[in-house]
Amino acid sequence: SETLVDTVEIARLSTADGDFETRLDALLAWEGVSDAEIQRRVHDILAGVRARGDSALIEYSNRFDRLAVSSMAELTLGAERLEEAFVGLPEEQRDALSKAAERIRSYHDRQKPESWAFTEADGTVLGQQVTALDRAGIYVPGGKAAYPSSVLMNAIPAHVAGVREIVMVVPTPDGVLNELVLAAAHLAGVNHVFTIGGAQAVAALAYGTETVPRVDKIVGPGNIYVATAKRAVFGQVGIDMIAGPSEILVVSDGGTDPDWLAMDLFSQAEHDEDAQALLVSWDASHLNAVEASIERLLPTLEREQIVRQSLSRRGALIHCRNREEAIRLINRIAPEHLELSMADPEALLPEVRHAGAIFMGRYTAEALGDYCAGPNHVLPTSGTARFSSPLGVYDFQKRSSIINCSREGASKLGRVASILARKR
Ligand code: HSO
Ligand code: ZN
Repeated sequence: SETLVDTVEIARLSTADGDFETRLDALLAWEGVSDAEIQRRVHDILAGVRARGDSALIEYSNRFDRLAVSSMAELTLGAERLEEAFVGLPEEQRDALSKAAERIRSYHDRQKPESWAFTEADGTVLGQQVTALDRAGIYVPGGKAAYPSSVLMNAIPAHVAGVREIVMVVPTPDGVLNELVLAAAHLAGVNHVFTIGGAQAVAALAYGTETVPRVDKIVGPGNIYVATAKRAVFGQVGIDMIAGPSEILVVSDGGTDPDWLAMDLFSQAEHDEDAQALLVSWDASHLNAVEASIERLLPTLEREQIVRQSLSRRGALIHCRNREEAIRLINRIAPEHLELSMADPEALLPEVRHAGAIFMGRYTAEALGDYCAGPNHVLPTSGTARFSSPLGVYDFQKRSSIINCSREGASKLGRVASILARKR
């Protein structure tokens, strides 16, 4: 339906321009809210699943995913089916997926927070006990947005955290199953999979049905219906975040091959038309060189159309005066992905206060982190790195505070408490 474009109008901005701030604001603006009509439809679906359970799930799945099932058994995959998918993969894919899973697991193993306690002079013990959620629900988008790596990134931290039961939902539009997604679920320790999606899947996880167990937290990305449903059930269950389109901010000192930078911008732009790819440099001729690389390499891309549209809509090459200005821009934008493509990224690192993931130096392409480096690729988008962090083990755990008073401690604290209780 979209008309094909063979141009790219990537914006050029300079911090020296009088209208720089206004243009930057416009570039970064992103409204993730859904309209009243979508909200109404989502609420109907949530109410339907809440009232009618499995039968509503079957009905919605048939309607929205064009299926013809009559029982939940047809929408359920057990652990054996997941293992079968893994074993059935070509060796090369099986090895790559295993390698990625191993690296992601070992990174997240180090993230495990410890319970702690300390003893006061009178023998009173105070502490904090860390426990995992009983059940986590992982939403995996279907169709073209199905990323096996996202299954690993969402499920492995839950598994490492000690979650007892990991339930995954993934829609199968027209009945199409993605074997790599199932294989990833096997590697990541998912216990069962339901082939349902959309707001109905979120409802099933939040309220539970005869077949789908109710979970304590729902994580994972989805379309506008899924995001709207997650927002609506929040409170009843925990959720991870409402993610906006993926973004990258590359800061270059001018010494990196312009073709590499063009490719790194493409790697984010190719996600979808609303994705954002920004390049900042204090070297103006370098920005020109990257622009030329972009023009030259674009026709070689498989997802050329999406990249052209994303770069034209939301991309920019930004010239700044010096490193200090670049740092100010980084912290102002609070990017999901930040590449410090320069000789001495360590010098800049301590100045970076807001970024989801930081890719250091000329060789650390974001794509390596997206698939297999180890850290999580579920990151805060749209400037929310100001107040939030990558998905991690801590998102599947909670803390209980522990107070254990000694006889002496209780009488001392009792005096303090009684004064506070009476004096209002
Ligand atoms: N860049 C995406 C993750 C991803 N890319 C998965 C490819 N596959 C959000 O961080
Ligand atoms: Zn990516």
